[in-house]
Amino acid sequence: MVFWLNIPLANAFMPIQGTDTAGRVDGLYTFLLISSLISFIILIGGMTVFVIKYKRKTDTDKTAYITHNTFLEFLWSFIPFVIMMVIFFWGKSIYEDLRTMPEDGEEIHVVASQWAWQFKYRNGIKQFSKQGVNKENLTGDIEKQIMAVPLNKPVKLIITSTDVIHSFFVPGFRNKQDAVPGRYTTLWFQATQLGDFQVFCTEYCGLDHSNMPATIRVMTPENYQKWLADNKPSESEGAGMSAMAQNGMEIYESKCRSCHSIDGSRVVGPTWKGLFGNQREFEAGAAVPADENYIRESILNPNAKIVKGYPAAMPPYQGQLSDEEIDNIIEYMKTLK
Ligand code: HEC
Ligand SMILES: [Cu+2]
Repeated sequence: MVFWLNIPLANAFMPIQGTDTAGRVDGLYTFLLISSLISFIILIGGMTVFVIKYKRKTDTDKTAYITHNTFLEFLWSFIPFVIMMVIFFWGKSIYEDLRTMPEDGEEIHVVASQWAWQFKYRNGIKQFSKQGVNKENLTGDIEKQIMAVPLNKPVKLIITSTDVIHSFFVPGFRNKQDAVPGRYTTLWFQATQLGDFQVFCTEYCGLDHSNMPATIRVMTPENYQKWLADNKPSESEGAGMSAMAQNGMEIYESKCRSCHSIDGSRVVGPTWKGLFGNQREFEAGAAVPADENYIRESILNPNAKIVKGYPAAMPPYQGQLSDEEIDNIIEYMKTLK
């Protein structure tokens, strides 16, 4: 069910529409605005008319004694009910669109901290929106601060935080997601307009909260590929593997290899081949898909969920691996199809 309503009214109040989803959100807002306006006119207008028309004019003036009117009472319950249900299903359809992550999206890691955003690309590029931390940098090298994304391609952000809760908000995309320490959250968008889009932090995160903006720059896919190639750190050449995965592989070789294979064979623990995205079953019964949060938990607190058929033999790596190293291990696992 796709609702589409896009009248210029919303555009007068809303930021530029950088995605199709933004158009859908504005459509719903316009509907809310217009239906509220009509209700307001009927209610306040009707009240004003009655107050004037039935004002007591003499001391003996009496209005008729009306007990109820079943038909009217039904209508003023049923019509709002129908309007509310329209809003509910309309909102639900947009929400589902916002929360259904693309399968083949361009993935970018976003790390929030007090008070800046870091954008990490698979090929090793690290961008840092340091305006907030260091005000002199506002006019500094903007090229090192932007998040570059391709036009008309789904982009998936994997978001986390190193300290407190922040929130990644792109008004032009009508899209917002909390950045939570110790956990990964996701957000996606598909930009349909070239240009720069402002990012704000919308979760009060301390002194410089208002001063942690960032910029998303939408480029044509060709310019984006060129940007990726031009900004790639020179040391990040690997065997067809991204810089993040490359680093993940090094950690695997030194810390995890003794118990995990990457070729499907069983060692002490389960193989990492085909692990990412696969449904996992546990000794305790329940099952979850192996997503970023599950892998993270399995590394930091392996005994939280014991994989079915395996001993609880893995040591916890809490405090021994940095968030960045865990991100890299996950990127490496994603390559082990
Ligand atoms: C001493 C052996 C040992 C070492 C070293 C070890 N693991 Fe494990 N690991 C296990 C065992 C056994 C399991 C299965 C039981 C469980 O779920 O805890 C496991 C499970 C896992 C799982 C969940 C796998 C699944 O199939 O769902 C992940 C992810 C994982 N380990 C990651 C790592 C990482 C990353 C390292 C290196 C930093 C590492 N392990 C080092 C023994 C080990
Ligand atoms: Cu913040």
